[in-house]
Amino acid sequence: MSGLFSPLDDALAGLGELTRALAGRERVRLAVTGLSRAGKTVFLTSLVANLLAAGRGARTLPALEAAAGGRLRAARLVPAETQSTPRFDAIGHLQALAADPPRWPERTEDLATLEIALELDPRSLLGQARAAFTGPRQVTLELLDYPGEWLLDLPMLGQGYADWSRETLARLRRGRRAEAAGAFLAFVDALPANAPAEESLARQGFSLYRDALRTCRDKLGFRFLQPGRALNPGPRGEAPLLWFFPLPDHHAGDLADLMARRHAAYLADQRSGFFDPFFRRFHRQAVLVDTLGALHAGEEAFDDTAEALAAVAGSLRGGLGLFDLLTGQGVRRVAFAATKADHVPARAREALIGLLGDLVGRDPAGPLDTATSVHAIAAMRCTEDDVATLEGRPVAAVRGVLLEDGRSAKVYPGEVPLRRPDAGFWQHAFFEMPVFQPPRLDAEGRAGIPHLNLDGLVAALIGDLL
Ligand SMILES: Nc1nc2c(ncn2[C@@H]2O[C@H](COP(=O)(O)OP(=O)(O)OP(=O)(O)O)[C@@H](O)[C@H]2O)c(=O)[nH]1
Ligand SMILES: [Mg+2]
Repeated sequence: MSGLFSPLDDALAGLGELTRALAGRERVRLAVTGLSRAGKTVFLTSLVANLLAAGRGARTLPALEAAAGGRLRAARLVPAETQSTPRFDAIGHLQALAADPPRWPERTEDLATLEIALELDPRSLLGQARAAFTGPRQVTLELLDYPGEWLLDLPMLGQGYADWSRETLARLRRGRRAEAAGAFLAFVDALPANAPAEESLARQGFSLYRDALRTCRDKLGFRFLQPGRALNPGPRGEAPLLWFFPLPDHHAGDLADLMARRHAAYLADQRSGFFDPFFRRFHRQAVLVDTLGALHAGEEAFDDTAEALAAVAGSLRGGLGLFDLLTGQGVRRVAFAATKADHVPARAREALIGLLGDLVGRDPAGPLDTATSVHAIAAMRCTEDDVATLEGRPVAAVRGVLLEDGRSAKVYPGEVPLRRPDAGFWQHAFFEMPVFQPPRLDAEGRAGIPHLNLDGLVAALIGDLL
């Protein structure tokens, strides 16, 4: 990924940050990273609702308030001014969650940004003196929401068409994917190596490839699926640069040339429209992982999630300028979080932290100055802990209202392994993961959103800046 961003741009952006820091007006880019359905939109909605409520004096995020030493005075959404990027509609999402019946957010189909300004009492005597001139210290959090599928385009940026094709086809020929991709694989295997660049051929191949990706995502729970816009085209809809698919190595005709050109054009487009402006630099990063969902989806899907995570993490390294270090924001922190932890009772949440730590620990490289922490969270707590009976014995369970029929149910989810499960686990494993209904909320969000350890995660990420 080095060379993706120009050093001059970095320096200019950094200079702006330094000036703002001296004036007590810091900006912090908090990247919320996660594969599709990881829980990004719910996380951002809950974070905003709980910060706004905390700014009004509600005790919604105690660990963050403790980290801020009680200095948080107010929180407000920064008005959108004239920017052309869509605004993240936190209030709209909150109202949908608070509706009767409550509604979870739809799949995110475009990127959206949001800024929330936190007003704080000064930390030091110098800060107090400065506050007399410039007003209270203000830390602005910049947040971004986007379709999770697009994240897998990031590792594609460092690859040419031939390498991408080889890896993608090898993956598609493995295990349950091979079934899902049967029609597509039969199509490419029957193509002559010098196939002509006919649009009908390109469209047919793309459409079969996309069907395979959809089945892998929706029926099998896989995540390592590329390119992202084949699954989630975004507001610009389908464009010809999307109509490419992987071809075997020995292909050398006009169709292969066309595929390679479209692959390059697609990546240039994603880079200029998404990665450059929005993934440029971040100071703090939350990586959300639906670890329980991956367990529920079974062995192959679980390994696939782990591979996808490793590929994304590998691409995200680097990218801070000197000025970030001068302003103190360069102390990068990464917090990994297993989401939807309200699906399991307390003790299993501890195991979940171990499991996620083991998953991400498999990628030992990373910048030396990165402080890394691992958490289990529920951005929106939908259950209470309870006790169920299994074969005559009491077992820890959770109770919540099921989304499908509005019934209150006690669920014994199954055991969460402490580590990446071995073959034996999958033979006996069952892991229940029903969709729960969000708890009743007031639409004004005065009391925030009930959560599990959202405050611990946010304190670990930005507590030092407050
Ligand atoms: N019980 C529970 N369910 C959650 C929680 N967070 C997310 N979910 C569930 O997970 C689903 C996906 O969450 P989203 O926040 O929409 O996921 P996303 O990462 O934005 O997904 P994309 O927009 O597709 O990339 C929700 O519809 C809920 O069913 C949580 O804290 N608790
Ligand atoms: Mg979303």
